[in-house]
Amino acid sequence: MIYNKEMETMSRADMEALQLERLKYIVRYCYDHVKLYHDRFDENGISPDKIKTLSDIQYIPPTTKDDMRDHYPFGLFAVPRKEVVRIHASSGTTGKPTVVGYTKNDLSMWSENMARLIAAAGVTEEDIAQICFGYGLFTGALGLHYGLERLGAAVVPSSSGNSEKQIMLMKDFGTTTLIATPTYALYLGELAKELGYTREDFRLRIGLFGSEGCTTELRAKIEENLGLFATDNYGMSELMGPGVSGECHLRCGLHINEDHFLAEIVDPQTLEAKGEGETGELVVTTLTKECLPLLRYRTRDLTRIVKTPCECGRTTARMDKVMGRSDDMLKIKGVNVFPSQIESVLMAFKEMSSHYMLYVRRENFTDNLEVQVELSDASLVDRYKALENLRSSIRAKLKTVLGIDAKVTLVQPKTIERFAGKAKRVVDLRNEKA
Ligand code: DLL
Repeated sequence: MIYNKEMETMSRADMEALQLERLKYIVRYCYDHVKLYHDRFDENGISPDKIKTLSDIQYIPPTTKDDMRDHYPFGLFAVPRKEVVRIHASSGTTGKPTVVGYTKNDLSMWSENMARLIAAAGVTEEDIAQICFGYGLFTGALGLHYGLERLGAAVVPSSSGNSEKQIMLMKDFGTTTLIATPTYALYLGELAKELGYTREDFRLRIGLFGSEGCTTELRAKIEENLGLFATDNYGMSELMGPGVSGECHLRCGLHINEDHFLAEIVDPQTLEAKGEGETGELVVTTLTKECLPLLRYRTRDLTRIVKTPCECGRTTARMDKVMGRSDDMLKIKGVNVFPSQIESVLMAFKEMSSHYMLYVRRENFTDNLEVQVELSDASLVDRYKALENLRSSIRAKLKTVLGIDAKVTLVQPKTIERFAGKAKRVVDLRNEKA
């Protein structure tokens, strides 16, 4: 079902005309209401009137996470305090979080955007949706919550953690839609099996996954374990939260809610615009947000965009699954390595579970990568020869795919940490003193 036919199926020409009209408005709005933009435009000799076409956006300097941090907590808000009705913050690993505010209109727009993507995945008002994202400052849970309610589905706000109870509720309530990070969905599937349940005990049919990357291979495993069909959903707190883009049931790219988000792909080093279909960093301008409008926000996420219509009937541009963050990319012995490449290799070995950790160290001035991966089958633990063969096959495959030699360590089943939210699988120890 297409939730908003007018916006999701309009011609490219009409969409671009709408985007241009909204871009002109939001640039002026930012200049008039946010000191950072006012000062930055003046310093660079740019007037809001300079925007005459969509490509004129290139004259606007990008906004970065540092800008958010420098104006912590509310310095980039464009509305008086009385108009702010919700505040979220990102789960920053270091320093202060980045803070996001919403007006009533912002919340309504967020629910609309979410409802579109939820419907695109195939969820209807008949569904019972269990939200296993952590409720709190994180935008995932409340974003999906209001979007599902807007669509008319029944929401079970079970939050993350307390996994045995999650599984009990899933069974007893006949949950049909699971909302979680892929990592947590993987864990719930494993735990259900351990507790003696089979797929037939559940009525799951759709998974709305997101907030972190997940290879197609890993997704297939999760789908198989839980007996559902999952779509990928992308967003970030600064831009709103989830709801920026998501896959439809055909899963050929994530449809961007383009009437609210103007997406560009640029070279992360030079910031030069990339052509359609070329990979680069996603830069997003919010076209309608009132409380925290952002011009050319650098997401650091790497992807590409195509604008051909999708067979589902939607005409909105589609972005690829995020291949990684430019700041997550590991440079090992000068070679660029994405954790997702390693995940794809590991998933092809049926003897291995889907849990792994990557450790990067610097020893004798050389970078070393250790891939720690868990066996799925405990009976292998006592078979030295089989283990050695497996280890060297994984190592050879990694060498072909990555172009570097990695140390492969096989560990016993159930020894690698499980995560209830986003997984933290990369530990870069190169900057720490030995
Ligand atoms: O993760 C918002 C969200 C919640 C999206 C629930 C989807 C579902 P943040 O915590 O601010 O916001 O993290 C944003 O997470 O820049 C990406 O690097 C990563 N990310 C989000 N969705 C995906 C995805 C939420 N589908 C950061 N695939 C982003 C890959 C994703 N990475």
